[in-house]
Amino acid sequence: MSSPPSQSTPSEVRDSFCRFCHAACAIKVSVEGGRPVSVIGAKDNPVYHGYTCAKGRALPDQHLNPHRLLHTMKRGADGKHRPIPVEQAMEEVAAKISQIVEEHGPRSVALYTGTYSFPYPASAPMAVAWMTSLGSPMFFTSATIDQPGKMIAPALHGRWGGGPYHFDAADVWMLVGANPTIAKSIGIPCMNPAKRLHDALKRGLELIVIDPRRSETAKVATVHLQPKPGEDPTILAGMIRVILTENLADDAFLSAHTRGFEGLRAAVDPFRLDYVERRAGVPGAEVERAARIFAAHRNGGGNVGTGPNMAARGNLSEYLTLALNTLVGHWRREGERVPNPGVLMAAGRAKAQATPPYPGWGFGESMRVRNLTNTVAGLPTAALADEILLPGEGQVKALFSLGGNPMAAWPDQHKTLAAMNALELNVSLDIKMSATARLADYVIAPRLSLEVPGMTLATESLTPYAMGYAEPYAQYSPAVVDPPEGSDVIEEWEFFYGLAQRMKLPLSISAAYEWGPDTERPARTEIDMQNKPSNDSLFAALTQGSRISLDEVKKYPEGRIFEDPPAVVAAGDPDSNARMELADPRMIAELAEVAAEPIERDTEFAYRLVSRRLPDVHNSAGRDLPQLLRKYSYNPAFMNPVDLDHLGLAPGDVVEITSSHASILGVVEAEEAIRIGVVSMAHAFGDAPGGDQDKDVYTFGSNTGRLSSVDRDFDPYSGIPLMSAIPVNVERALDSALG
Ligand SMILES: Nc1nc2c(c(=O)[nH]1)N[C@H]1C(S)=C(S)[C@@H](COP(=O)(O)OP(=O)(O)OC[C@H]3O[C@@H](n4cnc5c(=O)[nH]c(N)nc54)[C@H](O)[C@@H]3O)O[C@H]1N2
Ligand SMILES: Nc1nc2c(c(=O)[nH]1)N[C@H]1C(S)=C(S)[C@@H](COP(=O)(O)OP(=O)(O)OC[C@H]3O[C@@H](n4cnc5c(=O)[nH]c(N)nc54)[C@H](O)[C@@H]3O)O[C@H]1N2
Ligand code: SF4
Ligand SMILES: [Mo]
Repeated sequence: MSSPPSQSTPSEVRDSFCRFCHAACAIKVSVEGGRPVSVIGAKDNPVYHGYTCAKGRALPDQHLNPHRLLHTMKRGADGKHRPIPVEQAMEEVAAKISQIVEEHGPRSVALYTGTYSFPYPASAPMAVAWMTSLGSPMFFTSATIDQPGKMIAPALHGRWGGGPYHFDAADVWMLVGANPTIAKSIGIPCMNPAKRLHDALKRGLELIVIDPRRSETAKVATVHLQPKPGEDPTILAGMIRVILTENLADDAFLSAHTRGFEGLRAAVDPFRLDYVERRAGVPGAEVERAARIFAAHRNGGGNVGTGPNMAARGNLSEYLTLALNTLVGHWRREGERVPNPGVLMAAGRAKAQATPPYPGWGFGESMRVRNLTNTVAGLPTAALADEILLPGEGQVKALFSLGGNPMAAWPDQHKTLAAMNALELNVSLDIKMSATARLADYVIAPRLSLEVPGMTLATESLTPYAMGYAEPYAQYSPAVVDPPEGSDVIEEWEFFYGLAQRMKLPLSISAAYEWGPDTERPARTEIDMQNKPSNDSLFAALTQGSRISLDEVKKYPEGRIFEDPPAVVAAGDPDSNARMELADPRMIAELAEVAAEPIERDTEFAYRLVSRRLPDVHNSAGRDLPQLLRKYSYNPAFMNPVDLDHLGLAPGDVVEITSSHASILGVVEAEEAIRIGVVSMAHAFGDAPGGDQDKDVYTFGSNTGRLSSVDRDFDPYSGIPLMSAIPVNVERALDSALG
């Protein structure tokens, strides 16, 4: 265990970084009497320059929240949860798992890691090490219900060893269904992205945004295409067609490093501007303008966010965006600077050379439903509820949710509820009695971020996705406070270590992240199963082979840019004839299916419900902090005022939103920025079906995941179902529906 922080003097200020989201903002925490009392941004930090958002400033409230779990809870025969010592919980869970594995085999044990495994470097690696030692391959993450196309499309297209250009120096940028200004996620380095965007526009960046909502990011765009939801493949294919017919492609790059050009040209032929305009509902001339701007600068990039990944054909939207980048040569060339060669990760060896396509699925463990297999994005989480419900060899009987909330976040909430109720053992590691925790047999109460050491390795690992550090920056933070007095909390990794000790299972972990195709995998580290390791020794194992040693990073508790002799993209191997693929047959076939579809589909549904993020919450986290509920405690159903008028509704009215699968209640709110015919609503709100708070839409909101069906309109590889651009009808709710 880490050594506890020394007793603090009144109002001591300590350096740390926020872990409420993946942006890892550098903060100064004021500590009084051992308790965190306030958080401000670290003004002198060279990357964050003092930025924080309301969530970061609410960290003290989160730590001291009276609803925070300070003891492990066990559900009794009466269904009520009562505190038990965590050591006893580990004894009981270890014994129960041993029994389940004996009866049903190791595949009957599944692990799901969600959002809050990310901030704790050792938590997921230790949980996976335990699963591996147990012999279970059933390890799922939220990645396959997020942006699975982001991993699958590069497998079909291949990668460029020189890496993508960086936002901060780019001349053109495109964001397809991403809103980094609010989400601090895909598309712009997540350290104060609004300021980065402002600075970039000031120096002349041309920004293209494709979004059915004039989002905070779209508002400042050079071109904003505001289409019908779910029409991204059509628009992107239309843009490719413009680039090809106007000969705007980078021919030299294409002939040296790609194949499939003619196949792609034929496939996009049906996507003429007049067709794109009629189908996607955006002016053809604007699509043409966007394509010309995108092709006009070599130093640029395009990224896809959750919107298109959750609408139909997310892999295709990601693939066509990769193809667009490749066509116009948006890749770093030999001799160009690599702004971040890695700090806590191994030094990147960027090389001006293609990596050919590689298998994106069809390996590893197979699901027993829908012909799904393991993928480069991980096992299909949308199939996990079926794996729990479907009897037979391999049926999942025990589930561990690590920093995740299946009841709030998985698609098809009715099926998720049935699955939770079918489990023999349901264990949740959570800081509160979440919708999932309330159904769990054991809820393990963990330490919170300021009570544990941390390092920015995970944020650094996002660098290739245009959201990690644009500079070689890193920070290590010791624990800055002790857990509240009288609490019995442990770190998530200690729980899995404790199970392994009791079950006599050896554990080993390896450095957590790869940088590029050439990075060597460091050796695994065996964990001492007699003497519990320290966080620092685990962090050292996870950063083996890093460019800068963890010890060096620790010397600068306020965070630092670790400059390097300028790293540049090396020359490609002259013997290499590796090529990126512009015409993967599966993607070309999907594009042909798109072209063959009638323009008007699902005509019995008048609206399309799209996903979005709200500023003051992070998925289902933050909703229990009064400090963060400044505007809404629920998730409004935002609609264009024209639609509200048409339906005879006023802001605050309750509606019933019905998909082909289920219906939910929603409180409407007017937002002019939303395209007519679209309902924009955040996810992970609401209670479980039939839960105490299920009908209390004005306080808790409602769960949009309920509208999705995992066995209809799903991606054949990742299994992600329609979670955005969902056809729905909207009508005033009857009083009886409000319960
Ligand atoms: N319909 C629809 N569904 C979606 C999405 C959508 O846009 N629309 N988005 C999808 C996406 S992108 C994602 S990533 C998933 C998210 O899926 P999940 O990660 O499963 O969902 P979260 O709500 O983020 O769950 C986080 C849980 O961690 C708990 N927690 C908070 N802090 C800590 C901590 O410090 N330690 C521990 N152990 N637990 C903590 C919270 O209380 C919460 O219960 O949801 C997906 N589901
Ligand atoms: N404040 C806050 N920040 C968050 C989160 C949060 O809950 N709150 N969640 C975090 C998580 S888990 C993730 S994965 C990231 C996600 O980060 P982003 O992907 O940037 O997520 P959003 O902000 O929802 O932006 C998605 C945009 O897609 C648009 N959209 C919806 N459907 C379509 C479509 O069919 N086509 C197109 N072109 N656009 C569409 C929506 O209108 C929305 O503006 O954010 C992270 N950051
Ligand atoms: S942007 Fe993310 S990391 Fe930064 S203060 Fe807000 S929640 Fe914390
Ligand atoms: Mo996500």
